[in-house]
Amino acid sequence: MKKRILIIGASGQIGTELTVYLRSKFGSHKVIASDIREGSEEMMQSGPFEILDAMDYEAIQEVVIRHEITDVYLMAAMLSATAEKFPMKGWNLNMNSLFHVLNLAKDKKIDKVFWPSSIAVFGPTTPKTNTPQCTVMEPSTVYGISKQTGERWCEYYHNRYGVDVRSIRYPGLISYKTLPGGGTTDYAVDIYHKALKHKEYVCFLNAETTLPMMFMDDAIRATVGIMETDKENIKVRSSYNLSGLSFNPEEITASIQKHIPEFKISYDPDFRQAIADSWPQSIDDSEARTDWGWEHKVSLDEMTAIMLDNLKDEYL
Ligand code: AKB
Repeated sequence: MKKRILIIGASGQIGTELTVYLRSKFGSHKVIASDIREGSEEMMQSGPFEILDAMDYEAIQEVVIRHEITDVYLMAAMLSATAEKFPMKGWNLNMNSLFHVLNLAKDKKIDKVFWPSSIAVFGPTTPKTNTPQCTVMEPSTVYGISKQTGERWCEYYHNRYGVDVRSIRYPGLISYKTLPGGGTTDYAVDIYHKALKHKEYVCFLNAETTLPMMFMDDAIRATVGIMETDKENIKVRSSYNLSGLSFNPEEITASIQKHIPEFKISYDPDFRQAIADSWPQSIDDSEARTDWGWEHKVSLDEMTAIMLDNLKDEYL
């Protein structure tokens, strides 16, 4: 098989686990991990690694040609909370990196692109529950604006130049292997660490803030699933809605208390509350299910058991 994969942003929350998964699926030497900084020892030793700035077109092109890359997963991005602090930096990183990769595909230097979108494409005027694939989208964050714009460009490059770009709208992602950085949904990872360490957690969102979430294993399966499905199955070339779980801080607390009864949560909402309030509570992902067979597996209680079990040794 000719396939050779480049992951840009391999050291991030999704990139780290995606690298491990793709290397085990396709063989280590076929998956080139890259990031702006050196990766973990495990990542550097388990296969090829390149230092690569997602904003540097020439450097990406050089790596693509040297390694004869066919598929690019562009995972470098600035998330919602950080992008509110550095709007222009967030916009530049999220947009320029996408154009670089789309242009490489347009010029036939690569065959296929994965680009992550997010539930942040939706805004305060979007229907909040069971948010449909096609609906009102008026994002109110820099991150959301960059993702919605990116979706339009993905569809445009597909329609105009035949670029094979595939994308999903990630909900908040939860993993015990890597920490998220700069997102609004990050509390749902931090809460497990604090529950084990301090038996209490001060949450930056209020008790009733229901958001779409997903366990990382499901997200990785979805990511590779959409990339590996036949081209004809992909009917949406902007980005697919993707759903797994929906819960609020009170509900995740109740799930943790089944294992740690003394665990307590208190609330001190900050600027991230307004971001969360602008996003949907649950997502209708029937098009992803119909078109390329997406199915989520992990429930909230299953995720809690896995998270606590895998993190407990860190806090003994
Ligand atoms: C964030 O909170 O910014 C991200 C996202 C929902 O895309 N996790």
